[in-house]
Amino acid sequence: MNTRNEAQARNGAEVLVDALIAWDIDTVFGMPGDGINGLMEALRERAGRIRFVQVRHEESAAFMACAHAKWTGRIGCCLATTGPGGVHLLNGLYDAKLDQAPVLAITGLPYHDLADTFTIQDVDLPRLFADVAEYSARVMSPAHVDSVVALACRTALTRRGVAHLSMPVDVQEATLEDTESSDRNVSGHASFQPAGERRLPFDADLDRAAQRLNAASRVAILAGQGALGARAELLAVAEALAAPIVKALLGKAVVPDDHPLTTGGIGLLGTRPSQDAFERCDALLIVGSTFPFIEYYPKPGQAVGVQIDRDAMRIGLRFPVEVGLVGDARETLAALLPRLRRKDERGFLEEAQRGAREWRRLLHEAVERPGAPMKPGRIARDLGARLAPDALVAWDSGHNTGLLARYCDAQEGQRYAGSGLLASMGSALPYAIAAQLAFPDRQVVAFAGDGGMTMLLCELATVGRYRLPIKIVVVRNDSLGQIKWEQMMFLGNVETECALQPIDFVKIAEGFGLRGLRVERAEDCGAVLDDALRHDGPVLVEAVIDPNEPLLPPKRREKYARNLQQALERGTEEHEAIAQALAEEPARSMLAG
Ligand SMILES: Cc1ncc(C[n+]2csc(CCOP(=O)(O)OP(=O)(O)O)c2C)c(N)n1
Ligand SMILES: [Mg+2]
Repeated sequence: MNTRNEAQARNGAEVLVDALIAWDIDTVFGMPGDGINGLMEALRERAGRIRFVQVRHEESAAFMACAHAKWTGRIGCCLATTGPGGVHLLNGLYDAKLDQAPVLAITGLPYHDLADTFTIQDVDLPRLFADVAEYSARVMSPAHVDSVVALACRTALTRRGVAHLSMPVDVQEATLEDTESSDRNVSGHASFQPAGERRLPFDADLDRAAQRLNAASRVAILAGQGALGARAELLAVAEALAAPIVKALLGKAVVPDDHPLTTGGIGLLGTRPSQDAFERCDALLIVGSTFPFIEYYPKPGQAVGVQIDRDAMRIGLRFPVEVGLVGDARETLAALLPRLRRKDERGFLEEAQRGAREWRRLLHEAVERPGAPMKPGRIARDLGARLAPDALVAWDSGHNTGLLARYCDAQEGQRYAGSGLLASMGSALPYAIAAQLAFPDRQVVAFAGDGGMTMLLCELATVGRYRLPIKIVVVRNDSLGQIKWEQMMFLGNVETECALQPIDFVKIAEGFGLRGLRVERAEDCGAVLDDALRHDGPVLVEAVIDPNEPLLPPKRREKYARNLQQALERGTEEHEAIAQALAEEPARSMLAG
């Protein structure tokens, strides 16, 4: 901006995009529409300083904004037009809300003097977004922009969630000089300086926490996404306490899966040694996690609870804790460490380590069966063995998520992300696109089921448009596998409406201009993945897996086994093939026997 006059000549859309740039937002995911043409023009004029990424469905734009925030730690931004475009954003925005990712959503509104009159695409988006957004405002004039953008960005960052701004089409076009600002609105009254923060609990609480943990003899640690930046501190605390680290899915990359101080995941997609550790521990240290499945935690009263979370509201949310430490995981663990006595008695950890070794051997061997169809875990295991040391991996939602969680080993420099608490299908591809755009030189993999992949299949066009060398693995079982097994195992019902119309994903990939590969036989799996990972462009690998191996809990549950038996007897068509799968590992150990 050279002169005051030029600054004043800017229209509302230009003021808004300049404010985004000032807030260090470098990417906007979205789709044009007649409610945001002014904003699109302002973005076009500033293309060297801020990048617009065109998507095929606004839901993807919101997922990408959320994923951008998760991968980069910065604000993710998405843009959609009035009415339907804005409505489409919602699912991805809820993903951000639930996983606490800072996202700014921008939408258009009808002309300011036609809004709320049943005019075309007249949806009251600020009201619609009231639940998903921590902050949702209608931009009243160009003079209003700087203040609301600043507040939206502050809110997204400090409350770690969604902020929403909706701008009428005529406000996008009106210039600052056309519209008088009110006398009270002193220009430049807000500052844009981001401030660092370092949250630490009180010393007395750290002392109490250490005392409880020192007094316990079998400490288990639950680590989630809040622990992602605290690996060294977490390992040091685990080592001192002889405590196995149990990982919630969002914390998969906290420590490598083959590290001797972790037993892997927890929950329905977790491991038996993690479950054993939770069943036997007498103290639980929760670090940056609100893993939602309460039934997998130690029983209340069984273990003393200590919890570290940056958000006081979440202390004691899932498990009763005696000491809550409100602070950043890294700083808090570092402050806790010198207060801990290294435990001489290390039997609990050693037992967990034995369990983890056995578990990993069981899973590794169980997917060795040659021929077709492949055991479900095979594709994830063979993928994990081949990923680049710094790969970025996006998961989807379904049985496939559990396969990735269990069989694909996270390594030290890798990162894993996906829709966590919302657990939405369709998220892997947008997450992968956001990853590859932010990190063009890293290997990026999307791992999804056939149901989830079809939901936002259109984004294969986006992969092609931006020439993103993403590797996509589609786990094909022609079924909404997760739900099929839930219907049978949770309720004892015959599966209903979970079978999917078969799709040829290789042809689909080719139709979108990607390379398509199919793997059906276990002995080809490694070679096909090698081929895909070596290819310097985008590839989709369709992996045809055995649809009859059930979703497997980490340990046999009498109720699941009984229900499954009942479902088979009540007329499940594939009952013989399922019975056969139950007789083989890993189902024999985890469900049948
Ligand atoms: C948007 C959305 N709709 C529905 C669900 C419920 N759901 C969870 S897993 C699942 C099945 C997923 O099928 P697929 O993607 O083929 O994966 P699979 O379980 O077969 O590996 C469904 C329908 C969901 N999580 N998200
Ligand atoms: Mg499926």
